[in-house]
Amino acid sequence: MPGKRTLAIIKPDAFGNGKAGKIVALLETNGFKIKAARVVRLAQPQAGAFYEVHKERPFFAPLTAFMMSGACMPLVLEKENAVLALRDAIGATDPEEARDGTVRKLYAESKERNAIHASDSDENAEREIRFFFSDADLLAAG
Ligand code: FUP
Repeated sequence: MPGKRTLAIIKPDAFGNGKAGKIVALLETNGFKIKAARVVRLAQPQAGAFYEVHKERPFFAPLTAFMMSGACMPLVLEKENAVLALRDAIGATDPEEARDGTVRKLYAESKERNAIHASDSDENAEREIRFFFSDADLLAAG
């Protein structure tokens, strides 16, 4: 059975440009409930660990540098079939390929600076939620 929660990160491009509120509003309009949220500035160990799956890719160094370049906002979001629903709401990695009305179509600057991260499986969602949030954080919103 698909899980009910997933992780999003409003990335430094969008957070730094004052788009966090608009993105949260769009996610809520899409039926997601916010279960936890923080504002963090990643350092190299965290950025590298978070994107470890991409460590052999040519874009790994610029990706981690970008994710450390300013504050970002991890969010735990709840909805039925959360992982797929959020992937649908954010759109394709490259905003030029993203469907109209998606977060990336509306707010991403480029494929590299693409406004938002979303977990790509239930297993990764749980790992990524634990990366940023404790049991106590997750209990707060019920
Ligand atoms: P997505 O799941 O849509 O975020 O995309 P990927 O997991 O394939 O990539 C993770 C992040 O790496 C993207 F959000 C942006 C960055 N990336 C690049 O900078 N260049 C690429 O060619 C592919 C991904």
